[in-house]
Amino acid sequence: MSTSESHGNIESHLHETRHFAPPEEFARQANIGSEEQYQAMCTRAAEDPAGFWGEIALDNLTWSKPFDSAMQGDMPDTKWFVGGEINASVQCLDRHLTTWRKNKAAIIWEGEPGDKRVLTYQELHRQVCKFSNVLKQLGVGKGDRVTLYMPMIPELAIAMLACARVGATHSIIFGGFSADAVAERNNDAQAKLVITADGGWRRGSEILLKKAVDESLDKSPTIEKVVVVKRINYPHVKMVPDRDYWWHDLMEGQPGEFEAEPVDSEHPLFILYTSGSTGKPKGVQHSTAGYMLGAMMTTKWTFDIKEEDTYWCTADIGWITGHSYIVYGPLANGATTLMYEGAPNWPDEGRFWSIVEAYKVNTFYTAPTAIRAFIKWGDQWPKQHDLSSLRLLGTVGEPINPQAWMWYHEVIGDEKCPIVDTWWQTETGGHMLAPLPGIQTTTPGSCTRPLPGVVADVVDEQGNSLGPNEGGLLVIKQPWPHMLRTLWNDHDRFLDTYFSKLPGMYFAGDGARKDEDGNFWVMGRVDDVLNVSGHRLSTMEVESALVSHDDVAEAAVVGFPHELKGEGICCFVTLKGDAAAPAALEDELKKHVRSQIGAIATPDQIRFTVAVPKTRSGKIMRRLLRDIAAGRETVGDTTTLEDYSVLMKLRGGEEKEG
Ligand code: 6R9
Repeated sequence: MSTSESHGNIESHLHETRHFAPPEEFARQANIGSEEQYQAMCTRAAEDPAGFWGEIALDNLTWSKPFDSAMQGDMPDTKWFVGGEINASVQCLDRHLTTWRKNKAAIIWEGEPGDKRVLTYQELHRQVCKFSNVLKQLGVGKGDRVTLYMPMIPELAIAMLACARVGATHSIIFGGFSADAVAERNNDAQAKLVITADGGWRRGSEILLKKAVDESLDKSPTIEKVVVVKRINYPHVKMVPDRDYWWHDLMEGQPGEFEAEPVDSEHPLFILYTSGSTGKPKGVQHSTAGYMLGAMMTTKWTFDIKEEDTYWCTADIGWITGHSYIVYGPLANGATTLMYEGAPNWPDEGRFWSIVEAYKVNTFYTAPTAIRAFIKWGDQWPKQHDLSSLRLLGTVGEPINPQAWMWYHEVIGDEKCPIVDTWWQTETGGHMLAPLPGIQTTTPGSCTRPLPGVVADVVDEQGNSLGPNEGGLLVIKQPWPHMLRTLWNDHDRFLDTYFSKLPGMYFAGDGARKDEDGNFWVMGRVDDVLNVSGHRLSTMEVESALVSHDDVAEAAVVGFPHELKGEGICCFVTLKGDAAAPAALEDELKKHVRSQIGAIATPDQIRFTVAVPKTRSGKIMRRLLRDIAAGRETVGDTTTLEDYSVLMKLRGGEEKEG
């Protein structure tokens, strides 16, 4: 994030007026059921954060040793639940075993080829204990780091919880990353062990993970051993004696009990690398107690989680969303979490909906990028399935265009499911701004209000609060238990990235505005803001205007150098279906944006494309499009790009990946 540029106020021109109150039936049964209760929680948290969170921590976490003080120190170096000892795997497993949940499904898993597994809490506990014994045998314990580079299979969750159980810190690397990315993260974390698989399935092809690990090991001097899960029966796995071990061999005969190692509240549960636009990836470090509390409470509040729910978050566990909302949050609540290995369009574009129907999924949590893909693929896919089990829908990852929100509401939610648009980050550990689905009237495109205990605001460059509908910088003004503690081995970068711009506040890097009702509208990364003739416009608003046109599936908007305006507006547009763009559409879209937002936002260029470049977690990479729009060479890191061929197609030529 560049701190040198000026990020003045951002203008907002797009106003959404559709409102949706929670259905009465939903409101009646909600975990947080009244506005008064929400207000009381917010007031208490603002006046006495230590008291507010301390009570919740005593009520909801199982402590090996109770903490002496709930909170110590101010932002940025706040410590939570000081003196306490706890183990994250106990929160997710052991404490459910003494209740009727012992034989409840903890994880319902489906592989891409259609294989299925259900792990009850008892069975998951047994597997985690067995693997904890394996870790101990391999010499891994408190103070060690372990790299997990695995497909979306139950062994990934087992490995995470076993690391937590023995007190080791896990660092999960998304299975789509290259050998070099693995080596870079191994080295930064000084990891000792890698857990991987022979491979995983993606759209019917095999992704060879162990092969990539082998390549990474030449450059990863700290790695001593590798554990390999057999997932795809790949016949040519190279196993190096005394270094590489099969998971199933190691697990054989291990005892199904392992006494969890209590760790200090602030002990690093995990590191998760997140890439900035420049420089090496940042190792976001999360604590044990504070993180677990955040993951647990936000799951309870935002997803209104219930015992009998089948809850499905479609993210990959390699991202923070999977950490908090496939594994730690749902399991800490004793919920049933569904885990799916593969792609949404394999063997066909109805795969997700057939899973919803088969398992009677109640809560479904996905990303705007996926929703835009569903729209592009057509309503016929969801319409072929019975989706009536759904009671709540969620979205995360990017601002959601109101058009996509409405489609989600109508076609997937049958107009009866509240939608929770959850704004948060790898760094925040859990949801920060999100509707409480039982009380909050929602508006398409707004992530509504701060959750209890979150003090958020929109401020100008000097840190002054802005008035209604004035766009500015999104900040958090009070520490929260699940915030990142540091960047691994780089506390200076931590201070510089999040706390130097506005002293005493956490700067998220996003632009936002608050409307007259106090609802937040996230306008995208401040680094992406357009500056047209001195007007600072949000990319999200221009994109939403484009997407509101019937023919448009997705749009990515960037600025490019313009002699008169400073910056011109260049729009990359993909259309619904496969038809080529009619000649008149370019002009029509320009007029459409003009009528939706105003003359200032009239696009200078519309470029039709088959796809826009995205990160592997589905976020549009406007940085690369800026280079293309300006006719520049691509500079900076492209290793997080999901599909490199998209960039090549946009450029109309060859380019070396890297
Ligand atoms: C959880 C996750 C964080 C960035 C964040 C923002 C964008 C996420 C959003 C959203 C608008 C939402 N973002 N959720 N923007 N509305 N509901 O995505 O973490 O990968 O670290 O990304 O994603 O720009 O700053 P992470």
